[in-house]
Amino acid sequence: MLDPSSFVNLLKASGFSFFTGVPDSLLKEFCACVTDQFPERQHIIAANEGAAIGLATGYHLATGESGLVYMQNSGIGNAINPLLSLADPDVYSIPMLVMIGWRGAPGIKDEPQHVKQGKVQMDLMSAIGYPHEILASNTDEVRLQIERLSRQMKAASTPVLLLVPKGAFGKYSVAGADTAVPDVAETELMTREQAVESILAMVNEKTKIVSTTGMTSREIFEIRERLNQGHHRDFLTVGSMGHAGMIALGIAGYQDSPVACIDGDGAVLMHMGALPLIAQYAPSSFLHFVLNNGAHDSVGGQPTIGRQISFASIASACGYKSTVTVRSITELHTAMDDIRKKQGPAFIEFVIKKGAREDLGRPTTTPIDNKHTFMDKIIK
Ligand SMILES: Cc1ncc(C[n+]2csc(CCOP(=O)(O)OP(=O)(O)O)c2C)c(N)n1
Repeated sequence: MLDPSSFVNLLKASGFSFFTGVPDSLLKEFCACVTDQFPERQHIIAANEGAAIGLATGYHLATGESGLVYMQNSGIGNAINPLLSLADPDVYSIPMLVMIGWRGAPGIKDEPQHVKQGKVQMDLMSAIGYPHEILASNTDEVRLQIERLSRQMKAASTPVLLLVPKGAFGKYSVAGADTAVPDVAETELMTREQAVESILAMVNEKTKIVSTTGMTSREIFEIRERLNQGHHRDFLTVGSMGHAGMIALGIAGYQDSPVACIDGDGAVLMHMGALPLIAQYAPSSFLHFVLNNGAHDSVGGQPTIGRQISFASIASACGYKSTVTVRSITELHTAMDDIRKKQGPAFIEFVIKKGAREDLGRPTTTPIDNKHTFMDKIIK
């Protein structure tokens, strides 16, 4: 296992001092190290992976230096357009090092949403044609890899790719992190699981639920199991971060039950263009909940800018007929009573705290089972 600090030192030695990307659980320790060792202006957590390629491009245009972009391989889809139509040597030829967490690597058990992406990862990189390497496991080899990739990156003024296998990095401990006293107002907030359970209990029981990727969907699955409620109302979006709102809108337009989307702040930020479309096209019964913990909690808790902005105000400006921010179950009750009397679509920002149960499981059924169970109740 590589020590994250030694790895970051090797990057520094090759001249990398600007970092941007979207967090991934495989890169958690690397991200913690970069956050700890660089000031904010040198490390920007981007809304999506394509945006990170854009930022690294701007950084190069302003400084002549090369940035480092990190992402989970799920994010390749978001990045591929600006890679091929902006940074590519056939277009503006922008040098950058792109570090990719390799979920779903062949031979390593992973969740269904990662299997296909993991399997085609090497072929994709070969098809793109940029120099690429799989991160080695010892520091001396890694030093040579970074030097080699940097040389190729500079010589051809091209993006280069570094694929990071699972378990590549050892733990990074931020000094003083364990002794930090949490903010009292923060500790009083609900957990995501409590918020989700109260939402499920409060919406009309015919409501179809579309939930976002990560722990939200895992928690919904476990709540339904525990309460013996079946899974026929829930579409648990296991991958496709940021698209739950559009899936929910598609469902809402073509069947009669009310629809609620349970989203995350990171996911909404990733594809915020969904908001005006939902506001414009969703039926009045549509409910859009955003669980705002100010973090990418499902992949290690790295911050989003969710707590520095007002999602409810943005939703209101996008045209949702009714918008509200709540911080407790009592406020949620009052808001839901109010929403029932008003025109929708409605947008409910639920400010919650970070964290999940240690023993949180994963759906025991497959995505295909989930799809059939969900559709069977709609299409007779
Ligand atoms: C395109 C893409 N990029 C990155 C990821 C990795 N990922 C999975 S869940 C998640 C965090 C989601 O954050 P948020 O929506 O705020 O929900 P939370 O985990 O905080 O409940 C990330 C970055 C992904 N699945 N897909």
